[in-house]
Amino acid sequence: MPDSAAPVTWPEGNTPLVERDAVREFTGVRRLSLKHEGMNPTGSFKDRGMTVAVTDAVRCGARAVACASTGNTAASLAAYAAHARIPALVLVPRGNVAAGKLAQATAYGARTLLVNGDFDACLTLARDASRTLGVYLANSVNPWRLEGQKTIVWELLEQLEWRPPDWIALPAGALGNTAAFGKALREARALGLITTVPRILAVQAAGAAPFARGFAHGFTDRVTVRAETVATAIRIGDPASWDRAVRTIRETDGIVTMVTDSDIMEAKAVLDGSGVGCEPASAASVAGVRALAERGVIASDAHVVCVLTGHVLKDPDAVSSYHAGDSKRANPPIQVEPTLDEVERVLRAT
Ligand code: AN7
Repeated sequence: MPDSAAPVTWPEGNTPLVERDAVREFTGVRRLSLKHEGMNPTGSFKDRGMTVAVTDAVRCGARAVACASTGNTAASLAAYAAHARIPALVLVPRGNVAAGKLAQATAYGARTLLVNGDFDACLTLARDASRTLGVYLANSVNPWRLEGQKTIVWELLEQLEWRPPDWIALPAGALGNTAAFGKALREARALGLITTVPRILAVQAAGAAPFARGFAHGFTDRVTVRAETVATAIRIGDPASWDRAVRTIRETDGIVTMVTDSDIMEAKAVLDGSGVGCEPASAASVAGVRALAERGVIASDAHVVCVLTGHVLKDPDAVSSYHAGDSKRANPPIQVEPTLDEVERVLRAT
């Protein structure tokens, strides 16, 4: 057994903050930076919370850990549970998990349940199982997860030498990160690390936008929808961290917006084509910034940090179908005979 006082760490974090002219030109925002959380050990920001949650599970003497997931939480939990040598059970919506994430969960040794239902059904089931069967629940309703995810904000502020940007944009699904970002900013201000607070821009996919709909009505009601989007990571209709995320938006004078799947895939093509790369959900942050810059809500000289939540290799099928079709920025692979003529023909057409 691992020493119960020792953190279960990969380690994670210390992700780069990068700038790319192609992305700045695409959004029309001249001072845009990308915080690439896909550079974490399992390829998403989930590792930052999972180190804390699995450390707590070990401390509690949990016999097993479980989660519902659209994929990344499952991949992360599987890796950290393997490290801690405790069994993991992951519940994912059958047919709606990106190939890379499913591969990771099974490769790292989690018992992977393909549930005939959506993410919201998986979460209900995972909560029931945790209550009844006594397994440790590692979803972001677990407060330790959000404690870990606060480090995304602290780390990017540190990278900017504690000069906060005007905006931090992120994709929003279950709203754990939106909640964590608000708490991180609240605490950073209370500690005197910053004196101004960036505005949070939470971006949802139009087919999975309960929080954006709630925002449009001043959050008078809690909204749920039946979710559908190409960005399977954020295909969530009943976000668990609603109340805490509302607090974030209110405290930061934030905005919640939605973008279409085709906006998401175009932003992704630009990010991918800049050499940075990310999974579809992550590109929603950049698509959202572009839309608000077009409307004049985000100034062209504003300093904006977009959080890229997951790695390009998470969802190879999204890449192939975009580039196989007649998409605006399609770059389909070309089949050739093994002759120099054919190579030359391709080079001339480039
Ligand atoms: C790449 O893995 O919900 O709003 O079960 O994987 O904090 O939920 C993933 C969410 C954004 C949304 N980007 O964050 C899961 C899961 C990526 C994600 C989100 C997720 P939250």
